[in-house]
Amino acid sequence: RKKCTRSVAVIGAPFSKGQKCQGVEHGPPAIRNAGLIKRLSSIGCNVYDVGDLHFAQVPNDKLYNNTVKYPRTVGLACQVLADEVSRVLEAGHICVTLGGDHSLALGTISGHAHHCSDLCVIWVDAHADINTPLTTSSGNLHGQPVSFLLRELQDKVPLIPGFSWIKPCISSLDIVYIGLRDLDAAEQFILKKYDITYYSMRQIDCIGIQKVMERSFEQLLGRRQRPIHLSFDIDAFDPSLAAATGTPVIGGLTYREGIYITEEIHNTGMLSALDLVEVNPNLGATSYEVKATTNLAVDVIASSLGQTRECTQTNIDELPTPT
Ligand code: 5AB
Ligand code: MN
Ligand code: MN
Ligand code: MN
Repeated sequence: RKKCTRSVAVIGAPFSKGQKCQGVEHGPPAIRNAGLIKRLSSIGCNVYDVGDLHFAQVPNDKLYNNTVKYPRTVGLACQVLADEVSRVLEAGHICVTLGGDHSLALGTISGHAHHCSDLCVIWVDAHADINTPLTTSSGNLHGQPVSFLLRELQDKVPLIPGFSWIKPCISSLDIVYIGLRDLDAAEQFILKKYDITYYSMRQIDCIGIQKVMERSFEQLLGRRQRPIHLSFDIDAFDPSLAAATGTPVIGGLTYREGIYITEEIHNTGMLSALDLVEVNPNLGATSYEVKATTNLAVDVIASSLGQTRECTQTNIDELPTPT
């Protein structure tokens, strides 16, 4: 088994105000209870468990523009998370953040960019999460984080309360999406207008996941090696594999496609930070479904950090010799 050569910090981010389903704040303990820390140790990672952050709810957090929900609470939580992410990266760890809903990627990517401005992003999701506060129809901030991060989009993004600390830190060529299959009209318009690369499920069907990864790395790493931020929404997987999530969409990644993505990212040697988000243990129909979803989350994280499908035990150097 390939060893995880660097130390890994794990941050629990039990945050749920970026969407409306109760329970996504229980993601971190559910993923821990599925054996994450032990698994990472068993593949040779040095694990530094930061524990769960505490997020305050800002009182009187009124809707922005009659639509956007909990802007101050989300903004503050992401600011706290950003500080923690840059702190552990500064200390030399790879940073794993357990969500929580996907609005927290605003915090993790901002914190990552604070530590190294040269990062690129691989966003694995059924959704593009690139609505602006003016295009969102749900008002949920977990459907909007990328809009605040993209430099080219800023003349379309209003300043909303709680977000003044955020600096857009990536350009449209610095991000690729994988697994998309449920875009809002405005999101599709943005992806096309700003020339953002996305490999939808249809594209994966056409060219296969191997070519998708090859082309992604050619775009992101072809000219120079740079740190990768992997933002992995568990709803990228087919709901038959990941039922315990708030916004499931039929027709998603197979287990093998999802794990191939993370294995290839590990093989670049450039993974610097990873978010595993949108696991909601309150939402599976049965405890079996919840267990399947949390086990899948552990596999995604472990294979991003060096777990392989070839051999699940620690390497040996010698065969026993008969005497
Ligand atoms: B997730 C939707 N586009 O804006 C919106 O799960 C869904 O983090 C967003 O990818 C899904 O509310 C957010 C309809
Ligand atoms: Mn998402
Ligand atoms: Mn999603
Ligand atoms: Mn979701």
